[in-house]
Amino acid sequence: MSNAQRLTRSEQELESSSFRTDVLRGLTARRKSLPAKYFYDAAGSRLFEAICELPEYYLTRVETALLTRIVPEVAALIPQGAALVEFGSGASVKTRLLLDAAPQLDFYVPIDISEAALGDAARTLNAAYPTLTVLPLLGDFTAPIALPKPVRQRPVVGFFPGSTIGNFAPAAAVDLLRSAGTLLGQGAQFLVGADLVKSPSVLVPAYDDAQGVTAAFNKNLLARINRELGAAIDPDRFRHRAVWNATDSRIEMHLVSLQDQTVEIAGRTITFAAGESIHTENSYKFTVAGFTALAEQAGWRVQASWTDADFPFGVFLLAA
Ligand code: AVJ
Repeated sequence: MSNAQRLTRSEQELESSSFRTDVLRGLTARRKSLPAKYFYDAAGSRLFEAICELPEYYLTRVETALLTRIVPEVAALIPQGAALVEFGSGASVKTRLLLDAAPQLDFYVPIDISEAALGDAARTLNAAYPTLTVLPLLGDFTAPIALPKPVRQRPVVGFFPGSTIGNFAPAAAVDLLRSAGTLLGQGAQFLVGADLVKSPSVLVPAYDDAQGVTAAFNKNLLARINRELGAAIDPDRFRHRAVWNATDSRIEMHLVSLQDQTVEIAGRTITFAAGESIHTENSYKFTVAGFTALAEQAGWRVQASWTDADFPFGVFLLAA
């Protein structure tokens, strides 16, 4: 990734030490949990791309179909010479729908924590869109970051697809939408995809697929702890669990210990009782009214919104 903004050495050290700190904090709490953002190392980002192809994981297909239908309308609302800034860009697949429909975009700033995913995407897009300037930003979009200089004078459109906003509890989602507004700047627009509430008979299999790809994605967190913190956790001693929590309107993913066991992580001994779980992810599901209220609490107004009727999913164009 030659032209990407890189983390400095000390930022990298800070990042790996915060992984250790977050893992130890999460696993020594009374109710064990791990932050979902740590799913996305190189292996996890690849597993997530495989999840997007699963028959049960409707989100990617439905949002892609919806975006395909609406991009002409969205493009008509994007000013000349604008910069597109994507939060958690991954392989930048949906981005291409926007780039194709809105050739008036001069800049694309993908933000992602996976260096491999970001580098691949930047190379692919540079080759496919010769007049577009791609300025990748390696980092955590939940941490304070700044836009690259060349785009600061441009009209800015944020792009946050995939219902990644659903990984944040309501108060954190409001904080994130507000800090995204600060990053994007005065007069920005923000295109956000949010998965909507639907039957648990559709939701649960989407997070617990027959082929076990989501289970592998979840267990990769344990493998990552082994790789990066020199631990020796046996992922086979845990099982993947996905459950619909109707009270909080969210899918939860857990790793459930199959037996009493102890593991050593970074010099600490962590004990698990049989049946005890590590809560690894929340995926909130919204209503149009609920998402609108979150956006408004964060200082945005809904300029336009579109939904898919069969597998309810919403795309919201927010304006400052
Ligand atoms: C990328 C956060 C939107 O919550 O649906 C997929 C991640 N987790 N399968 C989601 C995920 C399990 C995904 N997001």
